[in-house]
Amino acid sequence: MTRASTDGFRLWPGRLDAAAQRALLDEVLAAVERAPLYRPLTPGGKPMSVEMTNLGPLGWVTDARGYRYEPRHPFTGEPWPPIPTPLLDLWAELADPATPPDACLVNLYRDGARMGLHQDRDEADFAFPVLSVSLGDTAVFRLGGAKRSDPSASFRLASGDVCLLGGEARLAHHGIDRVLGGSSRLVPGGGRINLTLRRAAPAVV
Ligand code: MD3
Ligand code: FE
Repeated sequence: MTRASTDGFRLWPGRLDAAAQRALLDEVLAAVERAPLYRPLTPGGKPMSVEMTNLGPLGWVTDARGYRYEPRHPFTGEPWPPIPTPLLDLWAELADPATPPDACLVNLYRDGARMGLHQDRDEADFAFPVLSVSLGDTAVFRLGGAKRSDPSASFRLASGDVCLLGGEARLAHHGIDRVLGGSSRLVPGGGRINLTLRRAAPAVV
């Protein structure tokens, strides 16, 4: 039976308390001063509504040359800043104690930003899960199945929520339908920041 791929989807509501959210946001905002947020272009040349940057050895980028991971910021030419320790610890605890993440995509949703239904397929090994941390305004998250036409389910992701996408859910279609503006006061200027931790390169054997 085809359905929304909720099998490998785990959600920890409020996994980070208010103090942990604030401390993590401060570390991310400090890193973002060195690796500025920007609005990426899709391979078709349209600006995304979400602003992005990355932390870690590799960062996900998109432009006219397509989707890929790169070791440097496309505009500054500098290496991405390191992944904050609390995020590495969270990955080791919830995702994989043996292989650390090598990429952390930072997505900023300001007024009206959304993310259409897509799959994450630019990583070398889909056996590694993706770990997501939400900060700021609550998002309406949609999780479908392996096929775009599979049924989907919708969940709210609030500040401090952590979710893991592994197993069958790893290749599920998903997106952010909308963000509930003003639902949190955490992010200066308003909005939502999502951090996704991934293993983009193959594990070293
Ligand atoms: C389901 N980010 O960066 S996080 C993305 O909230 C992305 O910014 C959304 O989709 C955001 O690619 C959703 C939850 C999430 C992350 C990765 C997934 C769900 C996923 C990978 C596979 C399936
Ligand atoms: Fe995604």
